[in-house]
Amino acid sequence: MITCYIGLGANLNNPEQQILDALNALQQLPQTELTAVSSLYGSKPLGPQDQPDYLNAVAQLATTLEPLALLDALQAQELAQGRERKRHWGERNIDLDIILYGDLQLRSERLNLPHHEMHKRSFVLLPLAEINPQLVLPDGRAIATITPEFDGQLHRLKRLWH
Ligand code: A4P
Ligand code: MG
Repeated sequence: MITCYIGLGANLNNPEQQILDALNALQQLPQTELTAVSSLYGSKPLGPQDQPDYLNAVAQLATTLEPLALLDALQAQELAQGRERKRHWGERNIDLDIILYGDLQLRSERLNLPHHEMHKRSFVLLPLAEINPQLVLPDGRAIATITPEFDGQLHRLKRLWH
């Protein structure tokens, strides 16, 4: 089993329910176990500012799905939740990004791992550190050395799971 982390983001059409629906779908994925979920966080939009604030969370999976099969499943779920691609970094019902897939480092047309923006995003790093404070990134850096500069940039709202 490979340990992966999925970033969830939503800012349209009842974002909290969108996140819960996506978590439910992650729990149903074949060859996969949902092993941890961060708290729910509120964040200011990155990108165009004329869009609602976001809700974000990170989920930890243990899976034997290949990376592209996992991406296919996440994109199918985005479509099932009515996601329309409007503009880059724009509003959406649900965004499901693979943040990490074990220690895999991959740059390809469809999939970049680790997610190319993860190191810059409080709404990814802080929930990730909440789930696994000991996490070491594929480049060898400990997450605990990166998160302090993002402290205070995110509002922890509530627990979502267990
Ligand atoms: N892709 C490549 N690598 C990955 C990966 N690791 N995980 C490709 C998922 N997808 C990956 O993504 C475009 C393409 O990226 C996919 O087709 C896939 O093959 P997209 O999400 O469909 O398109 P996008 O949203 O226009 O671009 P992008 O760059 O993926 O946006 P992001 O990075 O997803 O950012 N602000 C707050 N506060 N919270 C948020 O969650 N999210 C975004 C979207 C913007 N601002 C935000 C938030
Ligand atoms: Mg995305």
